[in-house]
Amino acid sequence: MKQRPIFINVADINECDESTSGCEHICNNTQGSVTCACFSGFVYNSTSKQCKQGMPCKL
Ligand SMILES: [Ca+2]
Repeated sequence: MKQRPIFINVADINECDESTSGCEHICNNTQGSVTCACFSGFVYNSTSKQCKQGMPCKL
């Protein structure tokens, strides 16, 4: 196992480092989980975990 800096006492997997987050743009590691975000102008789809450009309800 590779070593990584420990910032917190409770073990947490940094999904961002492990590339298991599925985030397309921005990955935010959280305690016990991970959240995704998208760059400005993109809309995040929590189902597909992908970022789409433009408005969410564009037809
Ligand atoms: Ca985590």
